[in-house]
Amino acid sequence: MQPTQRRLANAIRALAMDAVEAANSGHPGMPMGMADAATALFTKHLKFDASDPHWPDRDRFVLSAGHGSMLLYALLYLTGYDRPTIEDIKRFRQLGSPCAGHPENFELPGVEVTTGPLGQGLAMAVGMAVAERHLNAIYGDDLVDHRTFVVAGDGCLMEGVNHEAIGLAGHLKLGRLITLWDDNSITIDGSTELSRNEDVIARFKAAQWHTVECDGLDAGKVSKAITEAIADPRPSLIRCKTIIGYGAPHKQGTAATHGAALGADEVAAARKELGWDSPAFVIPDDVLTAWRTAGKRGAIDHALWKDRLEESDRKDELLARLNGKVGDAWLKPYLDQLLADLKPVATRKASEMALEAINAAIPATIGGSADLTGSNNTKTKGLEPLTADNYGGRYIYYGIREFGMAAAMNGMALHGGVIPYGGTFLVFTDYARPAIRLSALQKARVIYVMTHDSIGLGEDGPTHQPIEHLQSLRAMPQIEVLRPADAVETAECWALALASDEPSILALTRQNLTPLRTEPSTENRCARGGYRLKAAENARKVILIATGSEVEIAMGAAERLEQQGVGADVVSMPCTERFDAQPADYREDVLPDVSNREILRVSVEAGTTFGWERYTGLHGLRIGIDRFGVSAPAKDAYDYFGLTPDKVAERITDFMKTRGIQ
Ligand SMILES: Cc1ncc(C[n+]2csc(CCOP(=O)(O)OP(=O)(O)O)c2C)c(N)n1
Ligand SMILES: [Mg+2]
Repeated sequence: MQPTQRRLANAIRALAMDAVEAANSGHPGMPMGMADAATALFTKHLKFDASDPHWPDRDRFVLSAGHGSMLLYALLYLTGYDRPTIEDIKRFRQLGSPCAGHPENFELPGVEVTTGPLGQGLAMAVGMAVAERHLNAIYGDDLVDHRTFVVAGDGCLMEGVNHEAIGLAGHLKLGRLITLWDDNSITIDGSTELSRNEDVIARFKAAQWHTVECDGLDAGKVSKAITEAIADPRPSLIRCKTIIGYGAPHKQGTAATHGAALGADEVAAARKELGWDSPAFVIPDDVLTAWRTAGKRGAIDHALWKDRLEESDRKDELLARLNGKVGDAWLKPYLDQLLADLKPVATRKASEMALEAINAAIPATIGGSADLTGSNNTKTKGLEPLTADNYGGRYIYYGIREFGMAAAMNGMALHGGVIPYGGTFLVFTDYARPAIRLSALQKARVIYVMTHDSIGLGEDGPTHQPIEHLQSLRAMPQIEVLRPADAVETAECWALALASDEPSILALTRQNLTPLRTEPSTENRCARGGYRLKAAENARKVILIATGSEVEIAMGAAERLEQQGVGADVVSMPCTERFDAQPADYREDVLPDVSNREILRVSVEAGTTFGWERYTGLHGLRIGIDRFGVSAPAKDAYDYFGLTPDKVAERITDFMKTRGIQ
């Protein structure tokens, strides 16, 4: 006899209880409450093939309520993915186990995205659904035809980002996005009545979503709701009414099951309650067999898809796109053309100029902006808007949703087949920051086009002028901050961002900059992160290290120093992360490790000086802005903060005098 859906679900419950018990850490409540709904989804609806987690046309599953990671690990194990093994699950949350505390996309191939920061899973799923529709528009139903399913908790639907995400999804009519809401009326602090009385369903309806409600503890009813959601052309919210920790007789329905081991007695009582008599981590044969069969459900679809791919004349093209590697054949012709006609240009404009070449050469790019298209210069001539009526478009009007945009871009990048880039002002990376962090953690190739990168934006004043942003973003691992100094560097930085397997942040100016790199170069000089742009003519006494718009100022200051007989190098440092990764002899050549009395190292950046002692040394000179900015025209603001060639040169000579440096 086939085990019932409930019995299959109880396998999830048992594994969740047992793993959390063994670790004495974790979240049993959510997997136990959503076990029936997940069973319905994975045994009846989700298109996947456990033998190939990378099958491009699989449905995507996103556990937005990432604390319930054991739900996902149990599903992957039960349906027969290579990993996790039962041994991995026994080592849940232990060092080296792929069953990390929260699902990590880099630990297990079956984990599509890293989740845990609530709300972001749902917001990334929106991006996955966009990527799917976009690729479908290009390659057709035969090759791209899948859905994105999400499990979201009360927390995901309270976080602000869910508002941005569902607004975008409703607007783009992402009918292949289906969210199951674990409506258990419990969060960590207790009842949701403590903190919420909004009508969640009405909110989703207002955002143009289809909604349906069901008993989340009845797999048959959940399955019916999923069928209805699939049939509806709008994105769907399925409200699954559940009981957190379902099956634990004394604790279910309470926050006590949310994030702690149930305890041996309660686990034993739950086994009794659920009629589950196998020992910890043991799944009865009938149950495992049924689950493994479910894990192979998609094999036929998978095989048919492969046949269609073989027959398609676009096979190579699609596979190349999914592979994600892009060339930089656009770069040299573009630079040749640029060098033939150099003029002052803002790096945001230079970015647009580079993008004209990039977007023409690389069809995988999808641009966008959080309502600052004309300021970020992100839309090139050839790009049509990606809309509900034209998913084939390559430009997304994200609206004023920086966080939602960044999270969607993560989802797009992780879906594969597209390379998202999106813009806002650098100062508003603060609004997008939690998603930027997940770009980095997940190594999602998202390119952030962050313009208005200093006081050089001028009149908008302190609220809009980034100060601590560059350094705080540089402090983040696995993401490169690229701050080019002119049009040539901007193109080089774009090439680096596109070739990277990590996310990048391009910090670009509003104001025009003088061309500094005026000679052709056989190598991408920005690839080193920092390089000597100008060598001292007199005996070298000073090394100026500057980024972006301040390189020009450093060049002017160096010129003045040379006039006084003081030799000064200028190092352009578009990417400190890359410079730090260079071999020691290269770094030593650019920034020799000698006393600041011999050669004074000076940093010049129109932002916080915090951290620049990494390159100047403690006894070097750091020129920057250690307060909030000012509302004034850019030129006046630069002058006010002493960031002019004259003032920088003067500060250096004064500094040398007071320190007795000859
Ligand atoms: C952005 C963010 N804030 C806070 C947390 C900590 N946290 C983890 S789960 C949780 C409660 C979530 O409630 P719900 O989604 O209803 O989950 P349930 O208790 O029903 O499992 C909180 C506050 C987090 N993971 N992410
Ligand atoms: Mg809850």
